[in-house]
Amino acid sequence: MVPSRAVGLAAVFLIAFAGLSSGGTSSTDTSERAFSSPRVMRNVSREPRTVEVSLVADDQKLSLQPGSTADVFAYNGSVPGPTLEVYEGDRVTVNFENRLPVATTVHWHGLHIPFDSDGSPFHPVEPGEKRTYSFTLRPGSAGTYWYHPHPNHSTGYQVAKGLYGGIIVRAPDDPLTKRFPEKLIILSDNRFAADGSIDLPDMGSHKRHVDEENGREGNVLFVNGSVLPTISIRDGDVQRWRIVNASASRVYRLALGGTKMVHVGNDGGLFEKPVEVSELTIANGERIEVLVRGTGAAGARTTLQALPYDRYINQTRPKDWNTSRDLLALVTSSAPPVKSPVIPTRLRVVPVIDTIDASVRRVVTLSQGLINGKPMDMSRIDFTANLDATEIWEIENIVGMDHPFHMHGFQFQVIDRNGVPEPFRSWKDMVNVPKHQTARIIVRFANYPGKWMFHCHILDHEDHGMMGILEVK
Ligand SMILES: [Cu+2]
Repeated sequence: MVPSRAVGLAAVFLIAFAGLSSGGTSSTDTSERAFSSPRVMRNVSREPRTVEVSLVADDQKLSLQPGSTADVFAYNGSVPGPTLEVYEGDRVTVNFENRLPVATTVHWHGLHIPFDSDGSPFHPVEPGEKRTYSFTLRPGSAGTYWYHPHPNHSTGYQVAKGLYGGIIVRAPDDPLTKRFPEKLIILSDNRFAADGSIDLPDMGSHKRHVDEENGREGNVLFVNGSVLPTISIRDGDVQRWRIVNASASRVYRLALGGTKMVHVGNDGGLFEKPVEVSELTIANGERIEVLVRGTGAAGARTTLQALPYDRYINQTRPKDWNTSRDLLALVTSSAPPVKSPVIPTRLRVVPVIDTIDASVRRVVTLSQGLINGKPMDMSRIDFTANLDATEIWEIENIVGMDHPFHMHGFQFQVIDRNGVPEPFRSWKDMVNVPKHQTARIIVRFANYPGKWMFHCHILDHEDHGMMGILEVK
């Protein structure tokens, strides 16, 4: 993450949103496509605090990009899949059916839930089979998450084919609800052949080798499945954007035309206090929440861009890596201005995991394709931890490209990155470890025994064994 500069809220108001109409305009102007959110999964339960939904993975022909159709995999017929929206305390049942020609799973990325509902490679769902995922969202778990397949060795393929969707867990006492209209923004990328099909190069080809080394990237960037959609905002209004990076390997260094944003949350939900930022880096698998204010006359336009970010190893760095890419346009509507809502100075309490409680320290060494020198083996337990133990993991990246590290089942806190203490506390299930750097995290293995994966979230790396197994018992 790019270090953020914390400032007082007064300064946020003076500085943060001053320039949407002046500094942040973009010359990019393609045919206007209105932003739309993915559908929400329909709750068929009539019981209070209970959510029951159905989710079907199927192969379909869909138009992912204008002018062509492709053979895709889709959840409930759409890419991205429908959003699971729930509240803390809800008991959730997902009735999943696999109508794909291949085995799959549904992994609820970031959720602190029982092992047998984690959707890891331990619980494949074969073609034609059904599986019920059941879990209860614990208090304090409100945040933005996502779901995707996690079958052994073919997660990258299935996500590239279209399987990913968002999850929003809400808190009944969320300090931002109602006054700050929300947008769920799922970022993804894909690559297409000349005939419009999804470009998945053959095994053994040079292109495939580059994908396996770099992590497959696409040249078409999507926001909720659309290319460069437009979000409309009233002058003065402040929107809450929940941003998910569902790309297989692309890291987005986000900037809003030079305009400040207010960073309010990470993977596992809100911070204690808002933080003003001018840019934010979101690695694949990560989520962020930001507040964005509309200012300026009707039609004032700014662009959310992905600025260049060099996560690559020299040999396979793409030629165009140093180019900024437009993601979405924010346009001031012609509706009358509104009085801006006050951003709370306190968002919630994020409990401290104290380092003096740590009973075990481990080193996790990331090299190209390996963790601690080994490829993953489903029959090997790499680490065994006691239920309820607090542990510090030092994750060191000894090679010349970034590896975003993900731990299943448990939210952790970052202690420091390359020796620099994390400026504020947040819940995370991902930490990007840049080339030749080290991050330390602290985690408590509470509530759920089981065999939990930890891995690089570059899906090609994960599929080729850059994964380990932690048994909590
Ligand atoms: Cu990696």
